[in-house]
Amino acid sequence: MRIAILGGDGFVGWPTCLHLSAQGHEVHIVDNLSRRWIDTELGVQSLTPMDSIQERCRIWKEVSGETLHFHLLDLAKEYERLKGWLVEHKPDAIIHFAEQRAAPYSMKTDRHKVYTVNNNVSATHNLLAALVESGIDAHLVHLGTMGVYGYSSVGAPIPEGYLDIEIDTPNGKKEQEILYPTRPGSVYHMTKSLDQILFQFYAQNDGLRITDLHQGIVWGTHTDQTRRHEQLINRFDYDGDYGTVLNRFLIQAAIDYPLTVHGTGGQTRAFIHIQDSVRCIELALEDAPEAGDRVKIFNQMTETHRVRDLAEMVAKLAGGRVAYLPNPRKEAAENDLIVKNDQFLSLGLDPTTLAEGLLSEVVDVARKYAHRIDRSRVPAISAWTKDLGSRVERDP
Ligand code: NAD
Ligand code: USQ
Repeated sequence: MRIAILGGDGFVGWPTCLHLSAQGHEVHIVDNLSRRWIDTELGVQSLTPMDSIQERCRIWKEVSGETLHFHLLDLAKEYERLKGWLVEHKPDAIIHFAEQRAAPYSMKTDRHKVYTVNNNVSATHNLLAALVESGIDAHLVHLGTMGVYGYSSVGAPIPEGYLDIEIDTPNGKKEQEILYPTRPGSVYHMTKSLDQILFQFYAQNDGLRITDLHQGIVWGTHTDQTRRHEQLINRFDYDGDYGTVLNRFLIQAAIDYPLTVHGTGGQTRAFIHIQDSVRCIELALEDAPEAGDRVKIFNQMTETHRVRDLAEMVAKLAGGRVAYLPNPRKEAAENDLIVKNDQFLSLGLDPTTLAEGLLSEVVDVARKYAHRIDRSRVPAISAWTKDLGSRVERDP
């Protein structure tokens, strides 16, 4: 297949490009490199030394013999170029990673809120409108998030996207299928909820073929393909805005920094290893919906964990102490989470769970590049409300 990977220079996008290229697909990376600019804005860098995207593509050619095509394009701001690009390249499938994906970044200031909404909603809507206008029948696979469901503790497993409800009508009770009600916990998660409505509309109105992957928190760094050459290494975010919880705990343990648990650490979240994330995208590509189908929604996660349990586990494995800090976020202090992921299991996903080996691998990577870590960038100081901001501890 000819596959366009939008946001292919990012943390999940890059290993996906390598994985699909290794399988013989023709891969086109479309990215505006905004994530690299945001590193500059924040004064942080990936734990791992990342080469330019052009250099990464050159190394991949040397290692595998396969070509990765790179196109510098802003999905949100360059609608006409995007449409022209689709007409010229006619992809069979499009994988859409190209959004601002950090919840803390999206809550930093009003400017960051506005940027996140404009960037994410415009990127998705531009893509949908351009697909309809150009008549290109590509299967669109979007990376959504588990966070659209919210983390209310009703005790029932979260279904894969849809909920069957019974409503009272003048003619008695009627069954109806609805999108699971969204309850986003940040401006970023809110944009993913808005994306869902855009997808529903364009699937129903124009017959676009869309799969939305509601992904949990991705952890780990290497995949089979990124291990093949030092310069193919994946990015690894550890800072307070972009670093995600388990990867942060692993690097914190590696540099003897107290593990930064927010509040009581009673938040339960869904997780998936980067290798499984890439594999799920491959499985979703092979299971495309037909025109006229509803949006296919998968829960892309393999296990759930409570934040404090993860911290205790990492501290035991790699050493270190756990610090319980004031929570800069507005979120439930404690929640349960049960998630259905039957669809990926039935398609053949063999989940990678939190094996000690894989956890240690990340700690080893962190120790190797520890000299690149700026300890002052570890605290998460982006607060959800002005109130919470005054209580955030900058250095545990
Ligand atoms: P990332 O920030 O590392 O990568 C996103 C890429 O998209 C970057 O290379 C960025 O430059 C590009 N991009 C952003 N806006 C763009 C635009 N307007 N035009 C062109 N390119 C643009 O993020 P990631 O961690 O790789 O996540 C990829 C996707 O998966 C995101 O949509 C995210 O919401 C979703 N997701 C990520 C995780 C996770 O834990 N990392 C979990 C669940 C879902
Ligand atoms: N947390 C800590 N300590 C930290 C960092 C985070 O206790 O140092 C807590 C947070 O308060 C939160 C939980 O850990 O309760 C998860 O935080 P996170 O930053 O790991 O994850 P989140 O903000 O939800 O965002 C990440 C990705 C996002 C993706 C989402 C999947 O950045 O792109 O959509 O995970 S999910 O959480 O399933 O919605």
